[in-house]
Amino acid sequence: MTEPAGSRASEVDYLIIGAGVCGLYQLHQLLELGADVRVVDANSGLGGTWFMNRYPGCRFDSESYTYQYSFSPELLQEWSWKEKFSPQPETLSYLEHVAERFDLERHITFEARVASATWSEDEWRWHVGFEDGTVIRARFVLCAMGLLSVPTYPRVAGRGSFRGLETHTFDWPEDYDVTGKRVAVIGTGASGVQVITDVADKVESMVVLQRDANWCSPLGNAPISEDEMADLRSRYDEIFAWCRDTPAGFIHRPDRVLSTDVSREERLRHWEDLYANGQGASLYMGNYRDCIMEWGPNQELSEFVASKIRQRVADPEVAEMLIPKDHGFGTKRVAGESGFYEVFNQDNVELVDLMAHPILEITETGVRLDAGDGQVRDLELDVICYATGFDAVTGPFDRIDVTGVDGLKLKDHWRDGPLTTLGVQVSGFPNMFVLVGPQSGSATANFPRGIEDVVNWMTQTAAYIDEHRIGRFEGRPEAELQWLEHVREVNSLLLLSKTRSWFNGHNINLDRDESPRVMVYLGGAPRYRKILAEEAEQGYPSFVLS
Ligand code: N01
Repeated sequence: MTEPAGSRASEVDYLIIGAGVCGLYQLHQLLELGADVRVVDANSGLGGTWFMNRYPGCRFDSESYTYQYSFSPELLQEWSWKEKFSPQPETLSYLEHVAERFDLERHITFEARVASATWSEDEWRWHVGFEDGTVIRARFVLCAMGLLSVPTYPRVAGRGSFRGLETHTFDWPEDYDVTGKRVAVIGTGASGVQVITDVADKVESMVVLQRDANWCSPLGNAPISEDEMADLRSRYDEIFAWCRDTPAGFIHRPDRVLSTDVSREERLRHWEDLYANGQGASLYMGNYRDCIMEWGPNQELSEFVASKIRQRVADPEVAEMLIPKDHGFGTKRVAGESGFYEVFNQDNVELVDLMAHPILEITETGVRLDAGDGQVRDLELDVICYATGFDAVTGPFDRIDVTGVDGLKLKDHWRDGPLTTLGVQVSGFPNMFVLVGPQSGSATANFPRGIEDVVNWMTQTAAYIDEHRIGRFEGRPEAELQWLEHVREVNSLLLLSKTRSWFNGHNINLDRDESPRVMVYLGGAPRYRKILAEEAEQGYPSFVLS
């Protein structure tokens, strides 16, 4: 390999991989510390998820004013959100504004895809290799590659042979106009729900190809007026303090009251109120606590939401297809929707059950389905959109050939599932910190809130490294096993840990029988923050420092 040219300096103390929400904030914080730091990103611009996902309808389903950085009062005062749930272009503009305001971009190298990272025990340096053959030597590597940055596709014959637009939601071409097109969307997770709703009345026809149905709740989006924005600005301290206290870093907090503490009439009245008043997210994040912990209360809530789907979808058969049968409401990530169910009342939209009519192959002109009784059905299309999700959490790590101490490969270390020290490091891989990755509290929180906790800890740790002249920082193997045990234990309290979703590693290869993995930490942001703080206060007992 050759030494890099231009802005890609060959030596750096801190190399951050990823210029998304997390990488940008980490860059800012390390610069404030006076550290020698560089960010590399495979994309041609900053923003990570918000740079890549440009499919129609893409937007937050966290309230905009909670999905932003809280570190700068000036930044908070000068930015105006236009909608309660901001669309992708506005979010990307916000991140670009942050980068410009804090002069971050000159520390970022774009179009630099990391191919390998190899630890040198002699030098106590990482040799980070790029696809173009260049290498950067770094004392510390900080991984901020995102949780959902490696798209997955169905394993189906003929994929790639379609002559029209064949795209994943993740890399939907921004300027593609779907007006008057014949479209098929595969998948009805959060991305599918957004794209389906957005394009339904523009396209000539749309076939939604659904494997399992997914629960949705009303998003309650609305414009934010100047007056409302002024009010929000005056309350940011209160808003962020509230978010800090909630398990997932949202403004929604699980009720201390159990559903069984109140009468059925009261429960239903409460749910009706949440459903009708744009408080959909509160149905799963701010509801009676037992609804996400016990199947009985969860079933009653699921029946309530199912009744809403039946009211909104005209054809009872279609309504039944849209009601999940394999999991209860809120036991997988719930999608926020704005008119999703009404789409299926349109004449130009058809819902196909892939369990009954599997895809046989992708053809040059569309999708060939099993029509039953030995028959096939050919869908003639202009667009095939895979809304089929991601090789979540560990996928971005698997794409890099990571070699640690004594030639240990990260892939091998994680063969039976990820192992981490407190979700921030991996034993055998010194000086590599995981800011966004498996078993980290950042993975399941309102993202900016979650990553702030980890980045703040990392920045404090970098100051400690500097002050104590630490050259080598490595998680202890026994701490890794203890962390796994702890994560398993706290996760087991929530029904979220018992369903087949990316939270539990089930979409890794899109195999339906993939065994579950401990991918995320469900112990809540306040607890995770406290664990990290105690670790630092006690001089990092879970790590070996040299
Ligand atoms: O992906 P998913 P997503 N054949 O994995 C189906 C975040 N997000 O991109 O349920 C046919 O949830 C699969 O079916 P099944 C958010 O964290 C945030 O929608 O496995 N179908 C499912 O319907 C979210 O959780 C926002 O049976 C196949 C769908 O594809 C995460 O991204 C917006 C299939 C995949 O759903 C991922 O959401 C959007 C196959 N082989 C997304 N394989 C915000 O608002 C999979 N499917 C911030």
